[in-house]
Amino acid sequence: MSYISFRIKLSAFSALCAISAAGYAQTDVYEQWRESWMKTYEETMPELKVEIKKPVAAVKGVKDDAAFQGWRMEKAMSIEEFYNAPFNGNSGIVIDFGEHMTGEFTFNLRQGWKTPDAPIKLKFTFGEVPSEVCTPFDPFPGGSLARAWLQDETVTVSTVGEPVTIPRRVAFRYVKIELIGHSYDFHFADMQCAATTSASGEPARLPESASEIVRDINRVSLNTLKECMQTVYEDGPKRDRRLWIGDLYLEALANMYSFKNHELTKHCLYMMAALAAPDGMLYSTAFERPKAHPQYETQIADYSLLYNVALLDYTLASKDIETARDLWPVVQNQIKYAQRYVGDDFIYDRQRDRGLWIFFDWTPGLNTDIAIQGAMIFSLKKSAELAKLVGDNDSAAQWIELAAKMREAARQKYYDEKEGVFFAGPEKQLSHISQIWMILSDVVTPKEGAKALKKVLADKNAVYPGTPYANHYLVEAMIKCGMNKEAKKFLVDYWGGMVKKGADTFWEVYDPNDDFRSPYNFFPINSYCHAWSCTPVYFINKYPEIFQK
Ligand code: RAM
Repeated sequence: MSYISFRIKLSAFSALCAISAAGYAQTDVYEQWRESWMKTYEETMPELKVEIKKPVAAVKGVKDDAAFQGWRMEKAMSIEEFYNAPFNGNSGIVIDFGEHMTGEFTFNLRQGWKTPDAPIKLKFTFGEVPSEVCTPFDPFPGGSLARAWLQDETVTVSTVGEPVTIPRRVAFRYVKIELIGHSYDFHFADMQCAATTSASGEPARLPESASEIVRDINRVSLNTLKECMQTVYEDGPKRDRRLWIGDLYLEALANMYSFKNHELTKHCLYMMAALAAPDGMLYSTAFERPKAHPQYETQIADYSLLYNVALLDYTLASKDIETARDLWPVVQNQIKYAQRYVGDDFIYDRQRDRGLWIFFDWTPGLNTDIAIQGAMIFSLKKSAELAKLVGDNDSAAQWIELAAKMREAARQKYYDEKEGVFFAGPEKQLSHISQIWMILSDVVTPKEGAKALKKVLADKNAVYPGTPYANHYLVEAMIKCGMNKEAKKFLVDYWGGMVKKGADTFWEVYDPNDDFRSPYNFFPINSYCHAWSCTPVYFINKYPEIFQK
């Protein structure tokens, strides 16, 4: 189901949630904890570090079929030359800040040889990649996301000589500046970005034995993570600029093997808990301003299950068992909620209860029946591990038992022993995602898993992942099956492919076969610094024997 049709379907539900949140229609299962969870969320608010960054050069976009999305940048002049020349002759020029940054953009103008007698109107277009500042945004082709995400801002400067800050926070490396209206010559006098991140600490350096491409991938991963670490783990500093559970899970993993800022993970876990729906189910995404609130329309079955896994991983990394104890009702409710979808046959069936969004990837037409069965088993097992840590042995035993029954059911219903793969739906869809989640949940042995993966990877007609998010789980599954060489090769080819195409930060969507792929019908609206793409730093540092040799 597409994002948009899903949203329409859920509009009635969201109305009900709004009523529920106000406390009319439903009792709140979290009533006794909500306030203190919100307090912990507020108390763990991280401080942002601010660094002033200056531009490095003036460049121009050059059409080049060999470049990523058909555009590359070529130096036009030094930044000093740019400041010295009257701007009116340079309309359309692009200023390069040399690296990806997230923050407030400020500029100042100075008058030329005559006193300005009118305001100056300028249009700024901020881009994370070259194509974003070279592709016209209008006519906007439409899609599931709003035109307003695109970072173009028109500014009227009334007083030349007074610095102007663009009100919107921007995420960019390049900024194109166009002149819309002026009277006499003027110059740019200064430009800067007050760049922010909450990432602190020095991640470990890779040893000499790591190859150059692995080092580059590690560096770009760290940049991606750092840029997404703001006052929450944002999914992307350009878009959607908010916390999503799926992204939180992967960012927290990457953080564990780099900055180790566990407080930020805790902050985000508390935020989602404090905002969960009164019936127990987590919302999948939340905003911080003007005050913390969820997106009521959005609940994703797989993200809810992953919350428990994220909490377990956080607990193991931080040794903060108190948080796990405090958030325990959330863990229990995610499992309880998912159980509504499990029938007597121990198969997760999305039709059994109200419609939830099942995500896993943006690949169109992906059948997620097998993946959600796997994700639930995976979550049951991880939740049982956490249950033992917090001393809830009854839940641990029940969940282990349920996981075993769901495993058997999955093998019976979906596994084709002869072919050695899992097929989904009446159309017998063969996808990477189905195999991955059957491996991660131990439905197959490593040997069977390796066979399934090799088969699907070799099949040109198989439905393959379109996002680094889904490919993260592919690498994880390969490692679980002992396919270490393949895992390294895949990581180097896929994430290294982005590096070779000039990535400063990893992209939300990357399909080596199609640079223009976009789930939103317009590639410039994709995010080019996306949290869920930063996990090579986790793999490289967690498995040095695979990736650092
Ligand atoms: C997109 C964002 C976000 C993701 C959701 C499901 O809107 O990229 O990161 O978690 O999809």
